[in-house]
Amino acid sequence: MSTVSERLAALRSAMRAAGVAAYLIPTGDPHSSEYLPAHYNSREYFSGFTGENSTLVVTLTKSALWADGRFFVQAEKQLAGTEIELMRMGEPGVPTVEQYCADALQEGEKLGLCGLTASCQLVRGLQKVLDPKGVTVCTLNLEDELWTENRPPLPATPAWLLPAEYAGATPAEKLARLRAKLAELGCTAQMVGKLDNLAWLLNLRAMDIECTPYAMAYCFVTQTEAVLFLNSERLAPEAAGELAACGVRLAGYDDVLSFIAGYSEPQTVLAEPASVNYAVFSALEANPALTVQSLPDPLLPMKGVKNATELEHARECHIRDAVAMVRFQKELEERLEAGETLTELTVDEMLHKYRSAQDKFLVESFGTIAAYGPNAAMMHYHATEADHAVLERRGFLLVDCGGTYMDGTTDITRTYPLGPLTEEERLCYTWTLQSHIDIAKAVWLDYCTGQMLDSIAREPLWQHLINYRCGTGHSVSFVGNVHEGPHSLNPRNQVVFEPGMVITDEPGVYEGGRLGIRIENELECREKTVNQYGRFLCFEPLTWVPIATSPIVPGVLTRDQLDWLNAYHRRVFEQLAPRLTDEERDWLARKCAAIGA
Ligand SMILES: [Mn+2]
Repeated sequence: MSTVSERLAALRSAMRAAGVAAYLIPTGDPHSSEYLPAHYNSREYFSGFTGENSTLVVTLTKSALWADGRFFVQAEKQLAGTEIELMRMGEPGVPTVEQYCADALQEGEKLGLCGLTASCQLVRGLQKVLDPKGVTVCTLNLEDELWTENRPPLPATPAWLLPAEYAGATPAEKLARLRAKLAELGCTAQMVGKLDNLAWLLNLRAMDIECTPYAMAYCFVTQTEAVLFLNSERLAPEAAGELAACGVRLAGYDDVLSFIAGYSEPQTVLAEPASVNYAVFSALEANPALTVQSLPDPLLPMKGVKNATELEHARECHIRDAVAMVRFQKELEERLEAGETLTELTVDEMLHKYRSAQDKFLVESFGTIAAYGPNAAMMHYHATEADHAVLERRGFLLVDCGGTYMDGTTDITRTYPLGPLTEEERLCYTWTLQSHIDIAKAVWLDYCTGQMLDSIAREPLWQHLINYRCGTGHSVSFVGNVHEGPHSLNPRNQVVFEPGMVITDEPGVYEGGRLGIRIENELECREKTVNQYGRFLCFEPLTWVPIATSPIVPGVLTRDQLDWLNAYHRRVFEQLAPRLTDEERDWLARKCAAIGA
């Protein structure tokens, strides 16, 4: 196995040979996926950083990696001992990727990148800063040239269609909705770049990305047909037949660029620069028959509001997932009580045992985060064989996990007390719970955006001059990726909340080297009432799993917060009890016991 410094040295000699002074490696596949097929983890290969949402820039003399707030601690650890400078995104004085490239490059020099794994938006952002300096962006593919050692192959898992009884609509119905929307937007066609949007449109599923049930594919939709670029041997004949009946024609995945180049019918094509890769976007623009409209993908908001069938399935799916969570917690407590040595890795094994035993289970919805003590300060920590903690009978264990089933996708975090807690742990837990409850019980008029609602969640922590460097919550796909848009709870989101949207509620406290606390439920947005003041909306939990009450500091929760918590636990018990054994039910009753002030 080569080292990071050997890989960077090889990259620099290839850069010299290609005549580029800098090379940029985004976290990217050809579809702007958040989690990548392992084949595309080239940023990880060249940097050693295994986190998400990051960019590596290598010049002939230096290199830098941008990490977001969730990954500062992890990136510090993983970059230690390499030449790569850590850029903490969003911190004062830290340059953006664009600024850094502009500063590092001189007039007449070139920046190289791969046109398939960079989105059009990323390249445009670079060009905006580099063009005035006389620096050009050129497409190369040094990743493919240099990363041959132990590289995972291109994914090609079996592709299948999610039945309409789960999805709530057929591909034909969804195509009709999309075509009507395109007409409204003045377009006659769309190039669909993102896998989750495409999966929703055609009910297409596969397992090309770990924990993400999608197929690597593009789709070109016109008013009369849809061309699905997917290696067709992956698709079962019945699924191919069903798609053909919906007017979907198959073409090879690798034929997308030649198809665009040879297309002769005039079309006004919607393409989203953020999710269509630079190579495909440039091919669309280069074809004189096509007029490209850079617009947000209309599929995202359609997919973000769940239909009644999806919601009904999601509610049931969350109850089965909760049964698995309860069985896990009971076993965890019993084994610790018996004096067994358990590690963060045992937690993952136990969860998998109980989740995979549930009806309709497909796969974990992401790699389980089981983080003991200070490890939990790293928001997306993953224990490994080489590096993990043994659970002690004190402090907190944070567990963030979820499953994808035929009838839904779940995402839940609980912070379990394993024994005596410090005063700081108890207070931070209590304030986090207040934040969690305040957003869960919020009631608002239907003009509120994700940004406005986000402040409601942060207020209890802000009171103590504490904040979390991430959003409060994200949307979750139906039988799909665990993080989706367009709405989210964060300080920037401008999407207005509406009934049918699903969102996570996951505030937390993260103190580097000391502790990490997070409490997460999924919520669905519902209409509460319409009266003379307008339409009021609220949330209703989808997740029904007990929240530990023993760490709560007395006298801190308000009456409303206590009422919410006690009512939540009553509902948890009512819904789970019929699915549990007598012994499990007694255990759950203790966990769901009402607490006083
Ligand atoms: Mn989450």
